[in-house]
Amino acid sequence: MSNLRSGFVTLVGRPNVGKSSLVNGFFQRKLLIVSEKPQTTRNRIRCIYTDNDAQIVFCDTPGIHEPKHRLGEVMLKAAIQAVKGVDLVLFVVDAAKGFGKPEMQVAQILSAARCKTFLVINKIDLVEEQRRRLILEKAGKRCEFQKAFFTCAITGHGLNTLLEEIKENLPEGPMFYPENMLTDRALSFQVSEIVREKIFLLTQEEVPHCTAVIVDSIQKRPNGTLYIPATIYVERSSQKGIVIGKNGSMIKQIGTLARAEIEELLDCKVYLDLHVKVKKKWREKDFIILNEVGMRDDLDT
Ligand SMILES: Nc1nc2c(ncn2[C@@H]2O[C@H](COP(=O)(O)OP(=O)(O)OP(=O)(O)O)[C@@H](O)[C@H]2O)c(=O)[nH]1
Ligand SMILES: [Mg+2]
Repeated sequence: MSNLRSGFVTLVGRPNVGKSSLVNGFFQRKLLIVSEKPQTTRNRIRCIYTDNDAQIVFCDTPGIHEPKHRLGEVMLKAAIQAVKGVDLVLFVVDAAKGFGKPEMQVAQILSAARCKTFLVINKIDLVEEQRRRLILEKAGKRCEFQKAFFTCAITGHGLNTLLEEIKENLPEGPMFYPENMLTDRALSFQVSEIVREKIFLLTQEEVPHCTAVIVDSIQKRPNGTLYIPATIYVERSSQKGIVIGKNGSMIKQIGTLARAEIEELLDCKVYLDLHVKVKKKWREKDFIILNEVGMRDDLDT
């Protein structure tokens, strides 16, 4: 135990490159929500990986993008904050998209924060070997990194090697969290994320991005089941119509998919009571943003 290694490792990159998928891959289980649509992650979320020789506190972040509203600004700020003072940054690049303008923006942020960086070229299953090498070459000219890795978060290819290298680059030190703790976020937040993921999966265009989910409470019933009322906020009444669907078909589908996953997470029968409310321009309003992204503390710093 004396030479346990421990430290903080932040994942950054443009939206949709597979940051959250990589964290899930390291844990070989789903801790973070993932979707094929960009800007899925809205928070800085810590996931704590503990084994016999190390404790790695992975910090997932929202994809770096040009903010178009207050929520976007808060997301960008969360990502920038999350690279400060950490032991290592994983700069994740999508092999299919390559090293473009958004990566230059990330590189600038990392250079300003003087981060020790590993370049992670993910989604290598989507491209030929030659393209991977070209991305690496281009990245090498445009930013500084200690090492580069090729990964596929879906199959787990390259993740063990990366995990071992991360450990070797962490200082010796104590555990920061209890060894059985997996995330620093409250259960109510995890539940709201699962609901949000189903909305990302089932709705299109601007609807998922205009949606926030707040779990109002988690109540234990006398029969041992859990009653979880939650509110889905949208920005317009037309979006409310879409989220509810014809004769309530959409909200039912969201609820069914979310409930199955929440029951697995909580290992308990759950009654998920979803309501949809319109809150005009909530993405400009701090109250909902702060509740939804659960980062009041971050904003104060
Ligand atoms: N083919 C392939 N798809 C991947 C890989 N890694 C992730 N994906 C897919 O890419 C999409 C985005 O993955 P996420 O993990 O949500 O990406 P992210 O970087 O966290 O995105 P934001 O939270 O929006 O910043 C999902 O559809 C994933 O299934 C990979 O290695 N190969
Ligand atoms: Mg994500």
